[in-house]
Amino acid sequence: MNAFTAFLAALPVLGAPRSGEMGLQDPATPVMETLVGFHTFLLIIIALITIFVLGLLVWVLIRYSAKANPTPAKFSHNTLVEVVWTAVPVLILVAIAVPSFKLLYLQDVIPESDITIKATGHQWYWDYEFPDTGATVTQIMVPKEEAEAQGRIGLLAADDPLLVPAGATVRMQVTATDVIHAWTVPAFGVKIDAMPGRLNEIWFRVDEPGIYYGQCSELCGKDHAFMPIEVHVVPQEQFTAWMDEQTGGSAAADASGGRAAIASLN
Ligand SMILES: [Cu+2]
Repeated sequence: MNAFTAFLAALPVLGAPRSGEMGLQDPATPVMETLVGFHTFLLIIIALITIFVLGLLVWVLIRYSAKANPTPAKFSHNTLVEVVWTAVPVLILVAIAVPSFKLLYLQDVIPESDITIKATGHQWYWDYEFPDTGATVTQIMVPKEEAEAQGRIGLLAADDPLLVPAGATVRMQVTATDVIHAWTVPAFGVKIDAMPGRLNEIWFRVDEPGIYYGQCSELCGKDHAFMPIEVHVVPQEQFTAWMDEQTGGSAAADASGGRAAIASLN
C-alpha cells in the first residue's frame, strides 16, 4: 500500500447505510440538511393529522353509536364546520408548499461552481470526466467478497475512487450512453436521472472529508444493483495532487507531483 492508497484508506466512511438505521443518512451537503429538515417537518404534520383523525373516529364511534345516541339528529349541513374543513387543509398545503418550492429551487439553481464533473452511466458502471483538465475515472464494482475482505462495504465499493475537493461547489453533469440510469448519493441529497442524449445538471458541496457511497437508482438492466458510486471528499491539497497525477502535472500551478506530495502531507 503506497502513501496515496493509505491516505484514502484512512478517510472515514461518512455516507453509507448503517444496519438497523431507520431514517435518512446523515446530511453532508446544505441541500441534504434542508431535505432532512423538510422531512422532519412533514413527519410532524403527518403525525398530528393522523392522531387528530384517529381521535375524531374514536369520538364518533363512542359518542354517536346507536347505543349512546338512540334518536339521531335530522340536520345535514353545518356551514361553520364545512368552511373549517375546507380552509384548514388549504392552509396546511400552503404551509407545505412554501418550503417545498424553496427546496426545489435550492436543488435546481446551481450556484457559482468551482469544479465541473460529468458522470456517464453505462450498463453497468459509471465513468467520470473532469472537462476542465481532461482527467477521467471509471468506477466498476469491486466483487462483494473481495470488498468485504478489504474491510469495505460489499456492493458499494468501487475500484477507482472519484475524488472531489472538500468545500468546493461541484457542478455535476449527468448523462448515459445506453439506457436511463440515475446518479444518486443519499448523503448529498442528490438523485438525478442519467438520460441518453441529454445532459442533466445538479450540484453539491461537501465540507467534511470522507467517503460517501451511492448507487444507480433507476432500474437499468440485469446488473442495475451492481453499479455503485464511491465519492472521496478530500482536502484541496490532496485533490490537487491527485489531479496532477491524473493529468501528468499539467492541471495545477503547484506541480509538486502526485504521490510524493501526499506522502509529505501525511
Ligand atoms: Cu443504472
